[in-house]
Amino acid sequence: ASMAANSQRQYRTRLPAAQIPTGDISLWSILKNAIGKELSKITMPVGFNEPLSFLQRMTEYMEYAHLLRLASEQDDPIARMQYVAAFAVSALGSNWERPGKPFNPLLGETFELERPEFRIICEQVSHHPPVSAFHADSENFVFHGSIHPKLKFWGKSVEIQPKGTVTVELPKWKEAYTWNNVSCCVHNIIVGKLWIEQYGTMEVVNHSTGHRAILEFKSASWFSKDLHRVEGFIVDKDKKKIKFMYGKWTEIFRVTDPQSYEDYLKENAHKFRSDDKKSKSDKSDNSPAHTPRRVLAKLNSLKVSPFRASVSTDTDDGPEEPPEGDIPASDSTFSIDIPNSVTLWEADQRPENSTDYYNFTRFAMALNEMDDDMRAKLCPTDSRLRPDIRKLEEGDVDGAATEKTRLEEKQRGRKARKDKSSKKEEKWKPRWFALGTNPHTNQEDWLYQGGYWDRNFSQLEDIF
Ligand code: CLR
Repeated sequence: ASMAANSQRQYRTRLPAAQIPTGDISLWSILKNAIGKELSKITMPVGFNEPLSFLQRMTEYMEYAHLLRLASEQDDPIARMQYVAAFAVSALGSNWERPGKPFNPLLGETFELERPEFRIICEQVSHHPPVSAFHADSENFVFHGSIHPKLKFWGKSVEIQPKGTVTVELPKWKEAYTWNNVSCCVHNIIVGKLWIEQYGTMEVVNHSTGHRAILEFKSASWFSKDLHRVEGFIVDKDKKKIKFMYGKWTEIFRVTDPQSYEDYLKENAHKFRSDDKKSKSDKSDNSPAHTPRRVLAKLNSLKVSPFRASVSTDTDDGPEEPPEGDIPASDSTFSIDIPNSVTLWEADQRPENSTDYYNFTRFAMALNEMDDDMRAKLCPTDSRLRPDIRKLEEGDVDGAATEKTRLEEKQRGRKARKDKSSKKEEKWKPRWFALGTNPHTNQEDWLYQGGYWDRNFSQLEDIF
């Protein structure tokens, strides 16, 4: 019944108050004291925050959940992979122009969201290091995982490596897909306009058939037409290329066959030659299909058994800084239209006035929305009940700062009491998740223990 009600609902498309500019406090004056710290140990003036908890921000993964339903509706495993890969890319779309820092979740904080296509429950399962776990389900799929964002400072930028694997299960096909997150980089933390880049190789693995989608998120430092560019192949268990996928994580994701891609490259060879001149790091790459080198390397390093969990082959060079420190301009038409392509995903247009509201997407605008019906049934640890976030969204920056300090002190008090207590049963443990082994990757993972949607919320701690 609640699902039907949901589908007719209109959600808000703006926040109660516009964002208040941070004035001239420099981000660097705060971050220089944060070098080497965990994300959860960094407290910034609320002005640098966006009025969402990291649990809510993580839920933005679900914005295009219909792609997982579409995946489950396909009879062909390659078509299913296309949609799962499109979902993995779409999940990053909302990070475009969003350099605001979400609030650190309190230990035991939860966030739930019910929408026609899915429902999700998130919990902050560890504070130091910060780990957030989530579990989403629907008739067609299960999607779960945990994220531990690790920070690295690289002079003018901060790199965030979201450690952790995510898993999609399609029960109808008895299939599980897993992938890793790519890195995210916030540029210009000392001077200039902040901007966000995502780069690295994402490998989506179908553990039942051995199909993989190996996608390269390119760094803008290669050359500016690569800004936001994502491309790669779906390969089968014998590494045969079956599909070419490409687009921009900010806008669009498409698929075509490898032959159309090769033909396109041949016909446009003149374009690539002139671009190669401009490129500093890709000069020698006129390999047959202009395949990104890191994708080629990945293909070559693939073990024959496709069933093993992927091991990260990260080199630790840090992000390459684009030449002028400015946001590189993007050539938005560059090879976005390869013949015989099908569009799998297009980003929803941001609502009008989004720039006044932390550049939120339509989906993000509604995450902290709470009406009376909801208030009545909500779990007492839900992010929507955090007074500091609520105050910031109402434009009360000072009130938000006061509340944030109060909540953090309350949390420290709770922790001190627990640490003193010798009784085992008084030690804190997550309510909805437990540490276990992900059966598909054999790696440690936080697994949902069930029960949240029964809405028995007795015996929860008062964390706000
Ligand atoms: C990116 C997509 C990943 C999950 C993920 C983890 C950490 C998030 C990151 C995403 C987006 C950027 C992020 C980051 C934590 C802090 C950072 C929200 C969603 C913001 C921009 C704040 C940076 C503040 C520094 C300058 C200290 O799959």
